[in-house]
Amino acid sequence: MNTRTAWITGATAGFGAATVERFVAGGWRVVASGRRAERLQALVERHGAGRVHALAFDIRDEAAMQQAHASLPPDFAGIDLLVNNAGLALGTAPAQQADLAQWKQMIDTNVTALVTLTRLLLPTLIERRGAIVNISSTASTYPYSGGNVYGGTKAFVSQFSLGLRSDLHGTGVRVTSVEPGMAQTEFTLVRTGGDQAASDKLYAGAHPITAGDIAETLWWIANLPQHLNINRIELMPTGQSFAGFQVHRE
Ligand code: NDP
Ligand code: 8X3
Repeated sequence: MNTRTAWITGATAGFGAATVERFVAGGWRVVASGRRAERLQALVERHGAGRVHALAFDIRDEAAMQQAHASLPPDFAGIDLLVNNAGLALGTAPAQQADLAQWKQMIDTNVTALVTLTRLLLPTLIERRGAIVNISSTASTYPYSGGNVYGGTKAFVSQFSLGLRSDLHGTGVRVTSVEPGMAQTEFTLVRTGGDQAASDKLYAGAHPITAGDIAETLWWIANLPQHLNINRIELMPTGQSFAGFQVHRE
């Protein structure tokens, strides 16, 4: 059997870490990237260097990305699946009070780095009739106060995914936008600058999506027959739904 290879970004926590486990358990090789080298090293030690290859770099650093890509050993260089998962939200302040540096970090990570890595891997993915799964969010469709630039970056991810589908027409490369709602990971810890109590409070009693739920969804998408493409998929916890428009009255 031909062992397939996935490059999973943001593999040090949350969705990415769970997805590494799922794909390794399913017999794939995994290129795992993220900034926290010690967490990546732990993956290699747990699964073996023949199964997981760690690439520790900041995804916003294009030169580091190119170097990491060029350093892939032959067994890991043929990428069949790119999971563009690395990303973050920073802050919940309304736009008029937001920190511009946080906005730029979200755009650099969620948008610029994602398109840069995609562009780098497209020749290989086309050659191998591979697949791209981009992690977007319900925030791409449903705005909420304080979601401003984060929602904007995810709207980009969803639309870019559809655009890729169009451009890759006839190549056999599949593209999916995965759009989860509230999920319990390190996401809120990061968003709040390390406020564990705020993170715990958000998820308490809500039965949020788990990282394992998303890993299982990605596994399903990646292992569908080659003729079938999931364009976009939106998931929410059963306990999360929609609220109405807000009205300001004088
Ligand atoms: P986590 O914070 O648990 O994981 C985020 C991952 O992204 C980490 O592995 C982190 O690695 C990586 N990352 C962030 N910035 C960089 C960077 N500059 N360079 C390299 N890697 C980076 O959050 P989630 O697992 O929840 O988030 C994964 C994706 O899912 C994100 O795109 C997020 O927007 C999206 N999402 C999350 C939802 C949620 O409610 N949790 C819902 C919908 C979408 P490291 O810090 O080691 O670099
Ligand atoms: C994460 C979901 O609702 O916090 O993308 O924006 S939300």
